[in-house]
Amino acid sequence: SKKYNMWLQYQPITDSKTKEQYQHLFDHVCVLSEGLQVQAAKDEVHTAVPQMLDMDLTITEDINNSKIVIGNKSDLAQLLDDNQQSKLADISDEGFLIVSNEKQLIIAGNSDVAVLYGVHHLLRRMQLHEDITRLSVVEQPKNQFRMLNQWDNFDGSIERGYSGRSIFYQYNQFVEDKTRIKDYARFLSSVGINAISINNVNVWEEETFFITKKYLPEIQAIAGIFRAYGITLYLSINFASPITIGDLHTADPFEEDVKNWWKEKAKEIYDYIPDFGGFVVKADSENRPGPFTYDRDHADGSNMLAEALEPFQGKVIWRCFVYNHLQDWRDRSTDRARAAYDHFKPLDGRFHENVILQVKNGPMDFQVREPVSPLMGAMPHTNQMIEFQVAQEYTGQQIDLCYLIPQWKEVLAFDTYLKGEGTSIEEIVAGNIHHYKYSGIAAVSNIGDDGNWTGNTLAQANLYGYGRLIWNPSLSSEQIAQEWIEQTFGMDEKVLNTIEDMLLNAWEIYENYTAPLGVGWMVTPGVHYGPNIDGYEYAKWGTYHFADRDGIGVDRTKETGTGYIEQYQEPHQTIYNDLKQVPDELLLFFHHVPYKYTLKSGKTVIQHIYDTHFKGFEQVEWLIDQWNGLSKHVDSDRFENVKARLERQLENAKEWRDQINTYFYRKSGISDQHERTIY
Ligand code: BDP
Repeated sequence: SKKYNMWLQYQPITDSKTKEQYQHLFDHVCVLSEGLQVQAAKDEVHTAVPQMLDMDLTITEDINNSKIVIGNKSDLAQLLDDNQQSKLADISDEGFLIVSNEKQLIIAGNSDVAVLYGVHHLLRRMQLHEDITRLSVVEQPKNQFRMLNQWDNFDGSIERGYSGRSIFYQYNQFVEDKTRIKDYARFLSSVGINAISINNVNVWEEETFFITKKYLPEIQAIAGIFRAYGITLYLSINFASPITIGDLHTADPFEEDVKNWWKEKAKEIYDYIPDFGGFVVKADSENRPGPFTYDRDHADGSNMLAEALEPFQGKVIWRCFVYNHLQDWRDRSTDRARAAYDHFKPLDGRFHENVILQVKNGPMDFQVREPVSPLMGAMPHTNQMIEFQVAQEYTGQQIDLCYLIPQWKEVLAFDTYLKGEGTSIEEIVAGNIHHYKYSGIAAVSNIGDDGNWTGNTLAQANLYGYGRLIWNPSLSSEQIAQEWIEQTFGMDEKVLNTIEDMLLNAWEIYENYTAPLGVGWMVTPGVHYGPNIDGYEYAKWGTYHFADRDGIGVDRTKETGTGYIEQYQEPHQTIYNDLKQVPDELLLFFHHVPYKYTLKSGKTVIQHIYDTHFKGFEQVEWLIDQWNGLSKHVDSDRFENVKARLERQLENAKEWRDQINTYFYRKSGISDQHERTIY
């Protein structure tokens, strides 16, 4: 169905000129090469082309009589001239070339999976009704690791999942029918994802046994499905496994028994899955075990696992989401924002070559607005990758609309100045600044077994956009939105313009009615949806907004605050430290100010809070109006899905508006200049 097929709709092409052009080319198609992913490419052509062009398709190996030739470059050598050969030689294994000469259109990949990427590139252009007769495309991904993390639990639930249950597990069993896993792999490969971890970073009881004979045959089968689409499988592991699974009394990384246990374990896993990616590890974080128990640090812990995986080229993806979640709100000397940098920066240079540190994009936890993590790029001798969250945990839980590509683009564009001007996050994660052996981007997935995969159909745009953006970070948010809309909903211009407008404004709208000016965390504890201004404020998890009768915000300055600002390079230290220079949208992340403090926008903080909250609610009404205008342009299934969610979003925005405005009105005693009703 339409909702299920996400952006791979392959709708019949109705425009006759375009259709004729494509039909002419697809009259004779030749696919050379037998590789696994070339097979997947061939299957995709078989699925897509007959649907789009309303024709039977024959794929042969007859190069000479085919108008389209597809294959691994090793099999296409005689078709490519020197110039084309050298273009391919200049790009990575995952790169491909699409060229047209008078006779043929050629898709040549540097590897089997590159062929698959090339085919998806062509199919995308066809879904966008582009002219494909004179193509000259050279493409390679900018990032080496393009990963998704599933937070799926074995019982079938998904941590921070907003789209139904797991497509991998049900009631502590692997799903029997693996169709959805295969389709998921297809979707992911169509946007270039090349790695996946399939279980929650919080590895509880039974999941610990995934790396044992009990479950490895099942994992092996899933790895096989992903392999066919060029996606390497990883598992999250429990650092205490030697105790839980083995019969050791310790998981101390310095104990010979423990080291040997992991070495044996690695061998066993690779017997089943020779191209197993490696481990994702959440250690010493939110009650998960780790090296701290044994007075070892995170280099000690990860290196021990790295040594076990080294003989098999396996990697350890070690998460830096490490902070003390048992703080006392009266103790202002600890600052959660500082934690990742304080823990990891001193360890630079001590990690094995096959360890990659995974750093969340901000110093806290995927809030609607955070500064960029100062840890990212700050360890020149340690592989790093950045972590985004496609799942909308703190950004509306796929009920509220929040198109996240603009947020990620801001993060990637951030110039860290770590090696002077021009040291952007984009170049750091691409491995161009510190010459990491491994680097890239990972993100928490947003899918489940809902019919449309993502709960809110429009949240498909975040999954699509994530893949496209990390393949090519120079794509604009607009371009990604347009591509996604046209492939998903067809070429109707009204649909295009309306949804594009909705998506591009969605992040700002969500920010407007939720926590203001970068302060974050005014969500319902645990659930993380809906307002609860003091919900976390006096809890053990940290202190976040420090609102009192006089003002609000967290002082992270050098002189009077937590000193977090010192984790940045200049000029950021000066900019963030200086009230006159700090950007408005991050003011309360860095400073505690009086309610009547005047922003660069000319408004006071309190008036800004009132105005944005009234506005945010009205903007959701606008979203609803926009969407309603499409009732005759979008199939009713998808139309109703989004409509229902927008209505819930309006309720949510109202709650946020009323609670935030009321709270700050009562705290400050300052009235709204426009005398609107504040409850
Ligand atoms: C937080 C989530 C929590 C995750 C944690 C993590 O609330 O469920 O386990 O991040 O990233 O955002 O480990």
